Amino acid sequence: MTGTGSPSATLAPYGLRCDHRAEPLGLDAAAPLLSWRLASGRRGDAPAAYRVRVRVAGGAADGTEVWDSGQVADPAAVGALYAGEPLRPRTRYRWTVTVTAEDGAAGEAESWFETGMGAPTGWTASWITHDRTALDVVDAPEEGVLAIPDHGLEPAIRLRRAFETAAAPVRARLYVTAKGLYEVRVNGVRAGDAELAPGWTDYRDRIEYQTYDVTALLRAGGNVLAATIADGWWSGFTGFDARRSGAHYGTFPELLAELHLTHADGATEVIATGADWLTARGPVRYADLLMGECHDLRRETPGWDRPDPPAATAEALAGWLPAQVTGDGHDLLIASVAQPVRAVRELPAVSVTRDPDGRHLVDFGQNFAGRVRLTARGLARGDRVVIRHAETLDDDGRIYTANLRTAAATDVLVAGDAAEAVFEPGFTYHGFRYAEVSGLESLDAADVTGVVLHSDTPWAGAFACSDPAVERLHRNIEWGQRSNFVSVPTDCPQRDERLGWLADAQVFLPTACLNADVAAFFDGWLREVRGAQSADGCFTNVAPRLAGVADEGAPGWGDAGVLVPWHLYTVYGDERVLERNLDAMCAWVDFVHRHNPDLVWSRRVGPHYADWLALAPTPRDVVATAYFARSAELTARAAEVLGRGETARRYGSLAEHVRKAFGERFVTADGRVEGDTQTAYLLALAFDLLPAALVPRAAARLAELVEAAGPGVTTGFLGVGLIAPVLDAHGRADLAHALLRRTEAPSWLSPLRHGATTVWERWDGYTDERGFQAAAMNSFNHYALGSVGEWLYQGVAGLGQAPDSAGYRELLIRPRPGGLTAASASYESVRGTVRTAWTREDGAFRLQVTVPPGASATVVVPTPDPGGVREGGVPAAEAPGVRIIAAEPGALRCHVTSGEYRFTAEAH
Ligand code: RAM
Repeated sequence: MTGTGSPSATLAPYGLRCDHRAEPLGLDAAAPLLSWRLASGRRGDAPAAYRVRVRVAGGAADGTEVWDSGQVADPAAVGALYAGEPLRPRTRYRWTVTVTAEDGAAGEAESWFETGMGAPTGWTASWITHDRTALDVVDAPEEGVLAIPDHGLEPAIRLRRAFETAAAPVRARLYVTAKGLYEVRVNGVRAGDAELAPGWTDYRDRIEYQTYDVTALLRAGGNVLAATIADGWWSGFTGFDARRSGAHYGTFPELLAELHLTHADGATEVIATGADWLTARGPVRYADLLMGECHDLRRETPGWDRPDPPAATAEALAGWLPAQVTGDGHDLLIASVAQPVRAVRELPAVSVTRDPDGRHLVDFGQNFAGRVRLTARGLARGDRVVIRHAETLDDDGRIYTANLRTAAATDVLVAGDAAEAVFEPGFTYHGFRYAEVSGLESLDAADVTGVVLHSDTPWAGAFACSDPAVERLHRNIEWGQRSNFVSVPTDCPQRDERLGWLADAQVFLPTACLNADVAAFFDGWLREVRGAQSADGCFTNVAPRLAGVADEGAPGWGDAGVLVPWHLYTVYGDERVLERNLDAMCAWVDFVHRHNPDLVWSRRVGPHYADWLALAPTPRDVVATAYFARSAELTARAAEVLGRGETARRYGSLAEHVRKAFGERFVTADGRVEGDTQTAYLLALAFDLLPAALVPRAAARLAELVEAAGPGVTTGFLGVGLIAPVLDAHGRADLAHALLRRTEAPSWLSPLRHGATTVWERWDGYTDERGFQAAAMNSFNHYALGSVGEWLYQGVAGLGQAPDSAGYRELLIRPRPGGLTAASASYESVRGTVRTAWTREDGAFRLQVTVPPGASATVVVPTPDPGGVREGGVPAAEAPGVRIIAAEPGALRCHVTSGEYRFTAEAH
């Protein structure tokens, strides 16, 4: 990929994406979206037209053009849907985009994508596994091994296939997946860097495969393709009912892989999983996402994954069994659509101390999802090193694990003959800040590293401000996202739950989208949401769907199936997310409607979680009916975007009727909403459920309730993301700031007093008065309450999108300084970089704004003297690219084209 986001003399495309991923390898879409962002150093620079050309890269057809879009006059475009010759499987394509500015100057950038296996019929590999009945023959337990509590889990399986190839291939691609988790190695070197692959889907319906370029790992002569497979979500402990082994998906892991070699003369070879593979139980005695992982180095066979193993290993390999073929079905295989989970960064230990019992206590200084890599020294054969993980310490300074419930989150190393060993589990992850290490005489901080795992969604946002506590809150929100976007959006990373709860995801989505580019990530997850929908239209509470969790979607939970696609559309401007989801959205609204013909949603409410974990409960029917109206409304809008007028009218009119029913049933003539809670007003105002005349009264009552609470917040999950934006929208940004900066519980900042480095599940997860909340439900790493993050960007820093805009075409830059003296944000939008930065100093308010080419912005400069606002040193009215809209009380409102602007004004 060429190009950068830095300003250039002319319009420069950069950040090229194919279906929202940079240079994806193994893509199965027939018509992917080829998109780009724009940068320019010239104010007012705007694209007028683009041209996309796609050519085959490599192989006999190298250079053949398969698509030329021609010159397309579309100043709004940020991408083009591929519409050329049918894409061939396993083929790399190079593509260029040329963007021509209004003045004729053109900029060009290049990228590539590569297709995967294509139709399931292209596969020849069989699913294979280990013959479990052979345990006693090849795997007699060594003394002491079985004394390790294994939670009833079985060892991970190693699989191996040796093969010869006459010459080193010019191209080698590995297409691989597992029922369970896999790690594949080619001649002893790991293929790719995906963790916890193939990721979590409802394996009964879909199994994703990944593609790796392994060309550099193969050679002429003998080669070995080797893999380890473990239980993972497929057959391990998954969810919160402590069940495994067939309770959810399968009972034992299986592997499926094809290695495609292409030689210089064009000849191809395929090495596929089948009966000619050999298998054994390996040194990973068990590996489970919730329980942890145990490596017994006494069972290690060094070189098992290479063509030339040492004699002892060769002898052991001779006892391996032929793989058991379990089937050859390929129908469920699909290419993965999102960035994989990766080890994205490493955290050094901040300290290593001793707990009151003398165990080593490692503090990584940050709560996160991942695992420990540890160098153990001074080992004797059979020694055990045990690592336990916890988010926090108890009052005595020991790790606090009660809130993990049944998740053992314990990793074990059993020493072999070597006195020193590096231990890093590969098939588990934990949510933790602290690690307790026992079984080692000494432990240096340099010997332990925290390895951070999450879905590798490219980071897109940054926020800073003059209050370090608010900045820390922002970082905690980011860490909540990092810790919980692990293949699917989970509620928490530590206890026996880690489920794709729908409401958590929908309330946090606006914040998530500002922090990172989550387009591909949510595209994958929405497939699970749709897949879990019942035949009669009911969305679930969690996706992937999991037996044992109440299926029927609760209000605000099931509605995520509507709210998430809509929000993704507004952020990324990609209509396909609406196309893919519209039928499911309609079916959900129909489901609710069918069971509630009186338009008050009181029946078929699933487990009705209402405004979950609220301090002031909002009546259930109020919450439900508000969401019913919202889902009907957004379904109508989605249909309208797609040009489905009849559908838009139908759901638009339903929304209108539900709003009316809401008003009749729950709203008094003077604007009181039943329940009279913050969330009751937040839903009514945010979802536009009130007649215009009552809006100011409802907003005033909301403000009263906020003030009466401290000012403080009493909402649960469904109200929390709305409170700051709604107060702000109704002229009470001052109250939003008061909530934001409050430090006593309940508040966003109070956890900081207890050293929080992530957002907590509950407002009172730990308080001075009571200590820990009930251990049965007290996660310290839940992102839902972090939904205020959206307002940090949009309110505090003022970086936002205009209400009816999609894909950041029209921005709204409206900073709300409150009592702060500075704030800034940047965001890598689908159109290019958006930036705001303001300071208030010596009576002057200075605002810097960057608007990407192809976008324009309404800028609201807060000042008591709107007439005195200057831009670039001249009166704003005379500045190029600036058009004054209105001098408002306390602000100047103007419109700007793309480019960088520097406003100065008198400060409030
Ligand atoms: C909790 C989860 C999740 C929430 C549900 C209703 O157990 O942590 O956050 O959505 O319950």
